[in-house]
Amino acid sequence: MSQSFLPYAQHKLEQKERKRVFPSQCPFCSMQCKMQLVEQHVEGRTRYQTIGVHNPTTHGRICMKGQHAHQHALHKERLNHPLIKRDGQFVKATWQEALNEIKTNIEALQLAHGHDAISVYGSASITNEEAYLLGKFARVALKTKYIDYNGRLCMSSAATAANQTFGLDRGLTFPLRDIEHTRVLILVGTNIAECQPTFMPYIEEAKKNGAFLIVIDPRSTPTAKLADLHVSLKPGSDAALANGILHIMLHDNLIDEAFIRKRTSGFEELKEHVLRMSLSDISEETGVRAEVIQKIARKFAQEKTGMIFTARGIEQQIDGTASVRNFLNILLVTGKIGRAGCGYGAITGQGNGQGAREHGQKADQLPGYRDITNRVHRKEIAEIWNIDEKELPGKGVSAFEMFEKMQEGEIKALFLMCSNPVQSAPHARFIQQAIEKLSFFVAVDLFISETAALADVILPTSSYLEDQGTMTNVEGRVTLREATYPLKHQRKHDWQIICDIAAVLGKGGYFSFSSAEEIFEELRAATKCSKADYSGITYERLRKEQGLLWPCTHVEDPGTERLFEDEFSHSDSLAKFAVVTHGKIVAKEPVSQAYPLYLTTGRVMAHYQTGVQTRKSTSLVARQFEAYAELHPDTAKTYGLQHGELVTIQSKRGSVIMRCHISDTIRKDTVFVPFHWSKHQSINQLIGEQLDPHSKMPGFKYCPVQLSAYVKEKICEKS
Ligand SMILES: Nc1nc2c(c(=O)[nH]1)N[C@H]1C(S)=C(S)[C@@H](COP(=O)(O)OP(=O)(O)OC[C@H]3O[C@@H](n4cnc5c(=O)[nH]c(N)nc54)[C@H](O)[C@@H]3O)O[C@H]1N2
Ligand SMILES: Nc1nc2c(c(=O)[nH]1)N[C@H]1C(S)=C(S)[C@@H](COP(=O)(O)OP(=O)(O)OC[C@H]3O[C@@H](n4cnc5c(=O)[nH]c(N)nc54)[C@H](O)[C@@H]3O)O[C@H]1N2
Ligand code: SF4
Ligand SMILES: [Mo]
Repeated sequence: MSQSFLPYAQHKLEQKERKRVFPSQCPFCSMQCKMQLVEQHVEGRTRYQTIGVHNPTTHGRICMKGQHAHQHALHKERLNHPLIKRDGQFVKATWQEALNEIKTNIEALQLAHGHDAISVYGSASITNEEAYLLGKFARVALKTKYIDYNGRLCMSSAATAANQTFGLDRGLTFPLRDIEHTRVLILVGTNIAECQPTFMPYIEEAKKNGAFLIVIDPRSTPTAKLADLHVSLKPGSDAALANGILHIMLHDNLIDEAFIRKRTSGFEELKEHVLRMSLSDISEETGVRAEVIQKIARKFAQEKTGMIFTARGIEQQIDGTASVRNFLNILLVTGKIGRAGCGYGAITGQGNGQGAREHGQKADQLPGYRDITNRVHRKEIAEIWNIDEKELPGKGVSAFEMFEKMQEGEIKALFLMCSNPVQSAPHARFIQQAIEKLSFFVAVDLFISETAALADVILPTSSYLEDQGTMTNVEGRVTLREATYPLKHQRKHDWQIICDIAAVLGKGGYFSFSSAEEIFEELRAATKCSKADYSGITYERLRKEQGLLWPCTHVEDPGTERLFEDEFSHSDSLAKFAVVTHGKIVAKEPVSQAYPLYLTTGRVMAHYQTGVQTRKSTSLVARQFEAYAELHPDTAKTYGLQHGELVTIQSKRGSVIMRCHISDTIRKDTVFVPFHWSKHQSINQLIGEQLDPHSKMPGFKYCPVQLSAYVKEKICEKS
C-alpha cells in the first residue's frame, strides 16, 4: 500500500516516527554551538538538517560549518572497521586482530627499547574525558614520557604567556557577556568573523554600545572590516608594536599607578626598557605609522574599560609567548583586568581547545594543570591512579620535538588520536619522513587522513554525533555534549579504544570504564584542589545549569565567571610584567633577495583545519574548493601575475602551487595561504622547524618566501 492510502492518523504517526532528532555540539570550533541533527524520511529519501539550540554561549546560533557538519559524519568514506596494513595495502580486520597487532608490536618494541620507545600524540578536538584518559594511558598503560598533542601547535604561546604573567591559563578571564560593556577592544591576530562566527554578535553589541574596535592584522579580514582602526602590521612584528604602545603609555603617563603598585611586580624594569625605545624605529620595524601607534595607546589608556584578545596571528610565531606577554603588559599598565568590562581573551581554537590542555596530554603535565616534575603533584595523581609515584614517567618533549625523536630513531612507535600532523605540523616533508621511519604506527580517526594513510593500523572512531562527553568552550565553560546517534558498524568511541588497548596490554584494571560519565567522575577527583578544578561539576549539573565555568570546587559552587578580581594566581598574588626585547628574542629567518616576501597562513570560513572533515562536505567544498594565495595587486604586478593564474610559492624547505587571489586586502610584502588543502597545496611544506623557546610553538605565521609564475614547460622539461 502506498503511503498516500494510509488512514490519516496512521500516516501522521509514521511520519512522526520517521523523524528523529539527535542532540550534539558542533565538531569544529571553540564556540561549541549546541545543535540538533534532524533526520527525516520524506518520500523514500532521508533528509538531514542541522539546527541550532539555545545555550548561554551561542544562544542558538550556528555558522555554515556547523550547519553542514553532518555531511562528513555521514559520509560514505567514514571508516567502518579496523584496518591493518599488509604488504603496503590496508585490509579489513576485526577488533581482535587489530588489538593483537597492537599488543604484539608495542610489547616487542618496549621489550627491546624501553617504555619511551612508544609515543602518544593527542588532540584538542576530543572530549575532556578522552584527553584525561589519553594522558593516563600514556603514563599508566604505556609508561612512556612521550606524549604531547596538536594544541601545542595551537594555543601553547597564549597558555604559556598567561601562566607566566597571571599564574593561570584560562582562555577568557571573563564571561562573554562582559564584552558588551567594554569601551575599547583590541583584537591581535584574530579573525573571529571567519573562525568563531557565532562570537561576532558580542562584538557587534559592544560596538552598538559605543565601543571602539582596533584590529591588528596584516590582512583586512572580515573582522578587520568592522574595525574603527585596522592596523596592518608586518607579519611577526607584534612584540615591537606592543613596545611602541607601551612606550607612549609610559612617556605620556597614561597608566594606572594604583593598580600597578597593588597588583603587579616588575614595573620599574619594564618602564626603563620601553622608555629607551625609539618610536620611529618601532614604526619602521612594524610598518605602522607613529600616529597610529599613538592613537592605539591613547584610546586604550583613556577609556575606563578595555579588553585585549589574541589568537594565532600573534601566537603562532617563534616569539609568540613574548609577543603575547607584551600585550598583557599593556593590560596591566592600564589596570584593565579583574573588573567588569576588562580582561584578556585568548580565543581558543578547537572544540575543546580549553579543556584538552588542562588534563594531562601535554608533555610536562598531569590532570588539573598539575606539573609532572612536581613531587607533590605527582603523588596526588599517583594516588588517584592507584600507582606508586615512582612509576609515573617524567617530562617528555613537545609535539614537533617528538617527530625529531622519531627521525633520530629514539621513538619507534606512535599512537595518534584525532590529528593529521603530516599536514598540520611545520616542515611537512620532515614530519612525513619521521613517521615513515617508525617501526609501528597506529592512527585513530574518522577517515584515512593524509597521516593515517601512513599507519600500520587504523582504528575507526565515533564522531560528535555519537560520542558523549564534556567540552570546555571558549569561555572556559564546561559543557555536556549529549550525543545519541547510534554507533554503527565496528566503530568505537575514542575512550573505549583507549580502554581496550590498555586491557590487551594487561592494564585493564586501571581503565575499567563503561561510560564517559564514569571517566568524568575520576577526572573530577583528579582535578580537585588543582588550578583547573572541575570537582564541583557533575553531568547532572551540566544538564540543569547549561554549563559551568571552572574553577568549580564543590557541588554548590556556581563556577567562576571572572578571574583575578582580587588576586592573580602566582604565589605572591601579583601579576608579572615582562621585559620584551623584540627582535632579540629569537633569530628569525630574515626576508632576503632570494626570499623577499612574508608568507603567513591561516583559515577561511568554509573549511576546518587540515580539511579532512570539511573537504568531505559538498556544501562547504562548493564555497571553496582549493587553496589560493592572497596577493596585493602591486605585488602581483611585480611578479607578472594575473588573478586566477597559477603561482609557485617557494621557501627554503619546499614549494607549493596554487591560484593567485589578487586583492588589496593584504600588505604588499605579504602573501596569505590557508592550510586546509593537501599534497601540492599543503602549505606546511614551506614552514620552518624553529620553535618558540618557551611554548615550543612553530612559526606558522611567518616564513620568508619567493614567488614565480607557474610555467607548464617546467613539467615538460622534467619529463
Ligand atoms: N573557519 C575556521 N574556523 C576555525 C578553524 C578553521 O580551521 N576554520 N580552526 C579553529 C582553530 S583550531 C583555531 S586555532 C582558530 C584560529 O583562529 P584565528 O587565529 O583567528 O585564525 P587564523 O586564520 O589562523 O589567524 C588569524 C589572523 O592572524 C593574522 N595574522 C597573520 N600573521 C600575523 C601577524 O604576524 N600578526 C598579527 N597580529 N596577525 C597575523 C591572519 O591574517 C589571520 O587573519 O580558529 C578556529 N576556528
Ligand atoms: N600552516 C599552518 N599550520 C597550522 C595552523 C596554521 O594556522 N597554519 N594551525 C595549527 C592549529 S591552530 C591547529 S589546532 C592544528 C590542527 O591540526 P590537526 O589536528 O592535524 O587538524 P585536523 O584537521 O583537526 O585533524 C583532525 C583529524 O582527526 C580526525 N577526527 C575528527 N574528529 C575525531 C574524533 O572525534 N576522534 C578521532 N580519533 N579523530 C577525529 C579528523 O578526521 C582529522 O583527520 O593545525 C596547526 N597547523
Ligand atoms: S564552526 Fe564554530 S561557530 Fe560554527 S557552528 Fe561550529 S562551533 Fe559554532
Ligand atoms: Mo588551533
